[in-house]
Amino acid sequence: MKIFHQHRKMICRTILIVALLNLAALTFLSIRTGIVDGITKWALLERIFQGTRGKSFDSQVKVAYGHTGLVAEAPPAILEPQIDGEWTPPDQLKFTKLGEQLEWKYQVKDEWDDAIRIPLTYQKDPKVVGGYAYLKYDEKYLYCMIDLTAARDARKDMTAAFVFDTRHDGYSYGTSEDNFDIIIKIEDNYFGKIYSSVFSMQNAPFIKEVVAAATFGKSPNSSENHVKYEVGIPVKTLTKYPNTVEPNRVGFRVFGIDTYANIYAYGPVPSNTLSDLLLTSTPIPDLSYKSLTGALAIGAAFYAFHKKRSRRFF
Ligand SMILES: [Ca+2]
Ligand SMILES: [Ca+2]
Repeated sequence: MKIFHQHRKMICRTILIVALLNLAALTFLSIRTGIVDGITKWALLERIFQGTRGKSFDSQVKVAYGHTGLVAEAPPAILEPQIDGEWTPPDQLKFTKLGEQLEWKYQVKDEWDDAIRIPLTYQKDPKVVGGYAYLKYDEKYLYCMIDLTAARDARKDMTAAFVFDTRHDGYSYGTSEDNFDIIIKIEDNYFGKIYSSVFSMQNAPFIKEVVAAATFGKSPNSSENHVKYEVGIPVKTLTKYPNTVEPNRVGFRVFGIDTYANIYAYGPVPSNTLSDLLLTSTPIPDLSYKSLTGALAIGAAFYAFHKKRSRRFF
């Protein structure tokens, strides 16, 4: 007890600080958790600390033959993109059903701000990044922007492509109906307007309902003109032959081809192995803005409170 009395001031102060920090953390999280049903605090906490935005990462998942365990997490969309091959101005876009429910929806200021961004690396030298793929989804489509910064001109036969193993039970070309590709090919570049076609070499389900557009120009990733593709793949294409163990996880690869010597891909080498695509339930908030103002507000409140209390009790 003597020790307690000697250090009472310090102990009380420590308890107060810990309590306040907890309160601040909970308030901070509840701002986020209050917004969407089904999002656990833990999931948000994980996302905040992993900083998955713009990143892909190695995950300890049990992988099927032909898979690597490399995982790209696609979040649910807040803004519904317009498949026109461009970064469409946000005032021309509408919110998805989920987006409408979110208090912080107006902080998503860019068509692909709410998507995961994964680097497309040069297959002969993985240190070279030739562009980025952005991924997000809603109840209708898996959306993708392939910003191929390395492709500095737009020529016939340039392609962007996806490979899927939707059952996630192993991939080998042409061996099973759940193993398929979706290819977007540039057919013509006529006075700056790019005409493209969509097809599959392996009978992708609902291939006729895949929407795609390509353009040539600048983007947030490069001020040099380059090729961009925007694609909407129907969700039912990915769920016709589903992964029964984990329906939101499929085998996946995305790539853009500049020339056939220059392939930029997300996914392992050799190309008959696939990474994973995981459709997550957590939207990506604009952390850069939220976390800064949140931290400042919490810091200011803590300082004011502590100063006031310290005069009275300590
Ligand atoms: Ca667009
Ligand atoms: Ca398969």
